[in-house]
Parts: sequence; structure tokens; C-alpha cells
Amino acid sequence: MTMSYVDSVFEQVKQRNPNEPEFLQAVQEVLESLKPVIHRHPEFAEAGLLERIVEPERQIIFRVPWVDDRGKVQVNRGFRVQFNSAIGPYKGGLRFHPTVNLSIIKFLGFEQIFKNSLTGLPIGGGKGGSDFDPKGKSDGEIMRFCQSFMTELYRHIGADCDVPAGDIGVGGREIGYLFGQYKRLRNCYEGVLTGKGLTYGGSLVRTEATGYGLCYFVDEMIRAKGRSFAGATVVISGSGNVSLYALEKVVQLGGKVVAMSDSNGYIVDPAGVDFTLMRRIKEVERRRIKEYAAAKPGVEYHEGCAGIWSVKCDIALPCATQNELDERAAQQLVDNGCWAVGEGANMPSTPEAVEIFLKNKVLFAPAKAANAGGVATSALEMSQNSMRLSWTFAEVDAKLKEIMAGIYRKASEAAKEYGYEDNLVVGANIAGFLKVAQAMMAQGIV
Ligand code: NDP
Ligand code: 2IT
Repeated sequence: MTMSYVDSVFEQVKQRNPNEPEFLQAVQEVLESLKPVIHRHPEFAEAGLLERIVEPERQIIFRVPWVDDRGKVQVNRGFRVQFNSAIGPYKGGLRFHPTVNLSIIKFLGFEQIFKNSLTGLPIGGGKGGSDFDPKGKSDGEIMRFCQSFMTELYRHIGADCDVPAGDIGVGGREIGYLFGQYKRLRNCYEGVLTGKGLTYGGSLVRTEATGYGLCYFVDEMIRAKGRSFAGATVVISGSGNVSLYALEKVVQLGGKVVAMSDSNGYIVDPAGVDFTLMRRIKEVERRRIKEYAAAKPGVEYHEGCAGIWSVKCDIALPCATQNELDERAAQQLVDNGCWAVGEGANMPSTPEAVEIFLKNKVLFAPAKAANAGGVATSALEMSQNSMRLSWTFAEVDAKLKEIMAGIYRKASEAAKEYGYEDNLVVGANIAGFLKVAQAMMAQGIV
């Protein structure tokens, strides 16, 4: 038997990108899901659509030199991968973390294409970042790094071309420094970044959007099966932007969060994690999660972040990083009675872990659907910047909720239509792909 079109495209991707395991992992999952679509649409193969969609439109890698507080010159590597602009300007975050490399930025950029499509808003896919480690750096060092990073990046981005935002290690402070430098270099005040501060063009709800959106999505998914957050025990990994606002929303929806983590370890708080205290320690004071245990009686701290999946829960929300939840962790969750998983991070579950969830009928919300609330609200920030108006918190929050419900509907309908009822992994991949594919078909071979 000759190899299928989809399999032969994946073979080519493997050959051309042999040292990019995260990128290959993301591509393999999407291509596998698309087999029934390709079968129904032979015109996609004729147009070389898959060969084109797996190749970034443009990849930029650059030197980022800066001077640390001791006067020593430091050099980091900067990246921006402009993956696909079929449905709108490139859009996606910047990650500053020592593990950043081209494979990671390409996997994130590739996922972003389909996620952004699912939002229903006009945004293409892109991602960027640096192997810079913000941990332990002074504000001055962060500022000088951001200014140097933007001194190269500014020539490649723009409000109608490519609009970066935050991701791991890039929050409000970094976006501020990046925006200031962009404006200075271009002499132009435009919505070139999202996640901006509220005094200079930011949108209400953007800070909370990914975590809130994750909970809105999971709520839709579990309510469709007669379940709810009320009274549920929840474990959230990470304690950064996504995790914190998932925590706040879970509590508002009547659930109890009993464990959270950072890259060093995890806390167990049987009484339910206190949002105000956790936010102060992690977001305001930028300290370690260990200090939450020191600050509140009855809380245990355990070294090593992977152990968090041994904590018994009804709902698990992995919100830290890629491949943080493996086969063993998935089995542990299932054995402990976990019945729903919502991915707040990008690709947090390994392919083997996803298999285990699906096989055991755990309600599974895949990242590119479940965490799309952040980028959706970024697109709402872009709209407000274009109109030179700002909407109230309630207005943006209502739009976010509606967008997340819409994504759930699109993913579950696509899954059903292609014979994979209740499989939101396949449904999200197909629904996200179809809009991009139609736009690419209309625009010719580009
Ligand atoms: P933050 O930098 O605010 O927080 C990241 C959290 O994850 C921290 O608790 C960090 O711990 C932990 N973490 C990071 N890397 C690792 C690692 N290698 N091993 C263990 N723990 C780790 O990032 P965000 O909350 O913004 O992002 C979290 C995830 O959500 C990422 O996968 C991101 O791509 C995804 N995402 C973010 C969106 C956003 O709007 N911000 C939107 C959609 C997805 P420590 O402090 O110890 O480093
Ligand atoms: O992974 C993601 O969707 C993000 N980090 C948010 C991107 C954005 O442009 O808001």
C-alpha cells in the first residue's frame, strides 16, 4: 500500500526538522486528526496545503546583547516565528525561559494557528521569545534586556503585521518595557503588543483571560455531561498568570483548589488555596510557592513539581508548561478518580497521557481550545486599540465567555461530524484547521 498523503507529509516534516521533538509532537497530533478531513477534501492535497501549513512563512533568529548589573556583557538568542497569516496578522506570545529553542517556538507557533482560528477572530499564528532567564534579574536588567530584544524585533512587527504578547516569563512588566522601546524606535503609537497596562492601551480582563477562559471552557464541557465545578476538588499546576486566574475562577464557580506548584515543588492545602495570599506571594512579590506553605497553617510543601499529579482530585488543570503531565501521572489521576482535565498550558499532556485520558473517558479539554481565552482577549484588545475606545470589564468578560462557549460548540460539532463524538482533541484540530484551509485555498499558492 502506498503511504497516505498525511503520512508522507509527516515523513517530510521529520526529515527536515530532525532535532525538533516538540515541534514534531505538535505536528503529528494535528496531522493525525486531519486524516478524515483530507479524505473528504482531495483538493487540499492537490494544493499542497499540508506541506505549506507545516512550514513557517518566516523565521527570525537574532542576537540580543545586554549589560548586567555588574557591567558584564550578556548575549541571549531571540526568536520570532511568523507561522501563518492566512486569516489575520501573526499573533502569539513571547516566552522568556532558559529552555527556549527553535523547536519550542515552532511548536507554540504551529499550535497558535489553529487556536487563533478557533477564536473566530481575525488573527494568524506566530510565537517568539528568548532563552533569557528572568529569574533573579533586577528590574533594570529586565528593562535593558527587553529594550535590546525590541531593538531588533521592531523591524519585523506592527499592528497590522505581527502582534506579540506575553507567555512564560513575559507579563505586564516586560510588555511595558517592550512597548516603550517600540514606540521610541518607530515614533508611532499603535497596538503592536497586547497585554499592555490599562493606562496605555491595555484591555480589562486580559490579565485574567487565559485562566478565566479555561474555566469557562471546562464548565461548558462538564455541564454538557451533567457535571459542574460546584463542590469539585481541583488541582492546578503552576502558579503563574494562567494558574492564578484559573484558581480565582474555580473558586467563583464553587470548586476547591487543593494543590498548586512552581518549578521547584508543590503545596497541598486541604482547606482550599487562598487566592489573595497566593496572588500576593507569586504575582506581586515574585516569591516561591514554598512561602505559601510558610504563610498559612495546615499547608504542606513537597519538593519536585511532578508529584502534584498524585494529589487526589476531580478536575486537573495543568497550567505550567509542555509535557509536564506524562503517562504515569495520567494513570495516577485516573486511578484517583479524576473525571475531567483542562489544559491551560500549551501541550502539557504527553501523547501517551492524552491516550490514557481518552481511553478512560475522562472529559478532556485540549490546550488549543481550552486556553484560547488569552489570545481571544488579546484580539479584543486589538479591536479596542483600533477603535481608540475601551470596553468595561463586564463587556470584555461577557465576550470572552461567549467566545469560549463558541469554541466548545465548534470543537464538539466537528468531532461529531467526522465520527469522533466527544473527542475534543480531534474536534478542535479539525475545526481550527478548516477555516485556515479555506482561507489558504482562496488566496492561491502563497
Ligand atoms: P508564567 O511565567 O506566568 O508562569 C509559568 C508557571 O509555570 C510558573 O509557575 C512556573 O514556575 C511554571 N513553569 C514554567 N516552566 C516550567 C518548567 N519547565 N517546569 C515546571 N514548571 C514550570 O507563564 P503563564 O502562566 O503565562 O504560562 C503558563 C502556560 O500557559 C504556558 O504553557 C503558556 O504557553 C500557556 N499559555 C499562556 C497564556 C497567557 O496568556 N499567558 C495563554 C495561553 C497559554 P517557576 O515560577 O518556578 O518558573
Ligand atoms: O499561548 C498563547 O495563546 C499565549 N501565550 C497568548 C498569546 C497572545 O497573543 O495573547
